[in-house]
Amino acid sequence: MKLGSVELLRLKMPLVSPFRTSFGVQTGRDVLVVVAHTTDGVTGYGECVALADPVYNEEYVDGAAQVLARYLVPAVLAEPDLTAAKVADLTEGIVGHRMAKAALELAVLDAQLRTVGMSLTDYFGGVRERVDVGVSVGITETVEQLVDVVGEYRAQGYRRVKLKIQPGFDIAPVAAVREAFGSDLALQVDGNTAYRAKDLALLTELDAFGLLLIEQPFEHDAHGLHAELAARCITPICLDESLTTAANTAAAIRAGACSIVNIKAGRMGGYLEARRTHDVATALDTPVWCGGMLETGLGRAANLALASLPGFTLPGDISASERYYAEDITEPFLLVDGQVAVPQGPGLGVTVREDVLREVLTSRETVSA
Ligand code: OSB
Ligand code: MG
Repeated sequence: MKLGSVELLRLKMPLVSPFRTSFGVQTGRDVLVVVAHTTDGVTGYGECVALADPVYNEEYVDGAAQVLARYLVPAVLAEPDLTAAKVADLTEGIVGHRMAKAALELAVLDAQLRTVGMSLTDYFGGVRERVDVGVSVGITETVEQLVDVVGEYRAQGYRRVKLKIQPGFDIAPVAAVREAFGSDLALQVDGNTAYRAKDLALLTELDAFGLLLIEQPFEHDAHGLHAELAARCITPICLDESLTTAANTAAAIRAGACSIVNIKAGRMGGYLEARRTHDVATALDTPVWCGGMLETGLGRAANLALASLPGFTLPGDISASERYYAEDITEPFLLVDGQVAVPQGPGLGVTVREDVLREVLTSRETVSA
């Protein structure tokens, strides 16, 4: 396979409701989509999950677009016998920029699989046609509002709820949600690196609420602190921001810094590294689940394929399309009985709705060989 050109699209996608985390509030996404055109006329899509600003990790969408146009896309355009498995090697000389690399690798993989008529789930070795999903609930103005929002999602059938927490919005909201919905509700929390060493004792108070896990309370390189909290808590510690490769995931597990792994392909430089991360975590008897970055239907389709692998034993942040967008750029994903179906068609298995795309498109840049 050879690419003739790659387009970089930018889309303005308003969220149905603002999403507040410890690092800020998102009211919409500035989405970068990589479109790979093969010389045989096949098209592949890859969504970049970088946020508008470098507040979740060091990447941001303008930077991702620039590194793609200037370095990453030219490196793969030059390859006469391109496969997705070669993208990491071809772009190895560029340090970091994992979300940008992941988007390019996914576009190449989609084109490769559409060429041979294979689905992403079959390529990965997926074992389920539907996956259990949860919902990530942002920080609200009041605890009453939070209980209302959780109640709505629960009524829709989500199999677990993740609450975003930050210092000053943690014990009381978790207690209120547990009180309102009882011990049946599968509940977990995500601190997005907002806590510091002085908060260790406070975080151990979360043990009172029977949570599935505590996600990334401390900074990304704070393995020692995560290990200390893990030793002092019954609740499992899960890492997100810290884990950027299969190798550092294995090291974090061995160091006792986490006993559950959040896998996000963007954060790990691509779906192939994400798959390897699943494999090493599973070999270390560590459950994994699929995180989310408020993806459109393109990234959501890929996440569902990934989550069809056997080690994904906890519900993912792969909610129905309507939880994020009034109109998605692909056919919408629906919540049925707390699950979402894994696409079975070639590649990502979804179709871009050109009419919706036209409405949200803000710019288009073409990089040619
Ligand atoms: O920490 O998991 C996170 C969204 C943006 C950045 C970081 C995170 C999130 C989410 C969203 O929690 C989950 C979803 O896509 O539903
Ligand atoms: Mg997280």
